[in-house]
Amino acid sequence: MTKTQYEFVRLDHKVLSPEEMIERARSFRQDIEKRRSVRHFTEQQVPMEVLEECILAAGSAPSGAHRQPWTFVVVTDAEVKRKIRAAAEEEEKVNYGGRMNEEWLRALEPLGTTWEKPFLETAPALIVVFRHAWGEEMGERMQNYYTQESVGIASGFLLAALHHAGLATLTHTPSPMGFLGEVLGRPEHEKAFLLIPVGFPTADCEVPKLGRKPLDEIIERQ
Ligand code: IYR
Repeated sequence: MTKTQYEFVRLDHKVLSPEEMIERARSFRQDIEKRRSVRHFTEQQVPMEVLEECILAAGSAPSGAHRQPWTFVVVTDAEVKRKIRAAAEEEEKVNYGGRMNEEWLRALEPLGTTWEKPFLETAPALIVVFRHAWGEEMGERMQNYYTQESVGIASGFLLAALHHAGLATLTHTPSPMGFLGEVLGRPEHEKAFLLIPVGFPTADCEVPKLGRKPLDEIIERQ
């Protein structure tokens, strides 16, 4: 396959003062650390334009050989959400019934999660992130690179963008996720990567009071 050379253009980058950098870094940190995994959503709809902007932010992530190996499927249709919930719960019943081993089940106990996934229907939108295991261009199979890393980074951008826009999210990974490609009619090269319910938390929504590792436990200066 021949690929024309990209045109190179001057980078638009403003160097900030240390003070301004610290202020911006801190303010971003203080905002992003408020993001929590939410499992109780109201019926309030999310404007599609907000989701589109957030998906464009996700799509600006770096990717191996700039293949942009992702598709973000936005599901708002009640019947499709119902199908996804039914299929996810079928898998999760098996998981909680013993496919996850004892140690795994014990690790989840403090979080109180179960096989039941009502949020897959109550959340006004589900964003299903698909990873392109390989590329398909005009019927030709093209190798992709670092797709896990690329789609992981894009998903991080997406979660940050949704939070920044005032939305609550959950990173849900029903396992195995093959049913998502079937329900949503995705082509074979697209593999479900992450399911993100999006919306607004209920007024009485509770989340576990989790601590975060202090800096000295997660940084190593050399
Ligand atoms: N996928 C299951 C189980 C689960 C696994 C982990 I690791 C979590 O942090 C939370 C849940 C579920 O969604 O319930």
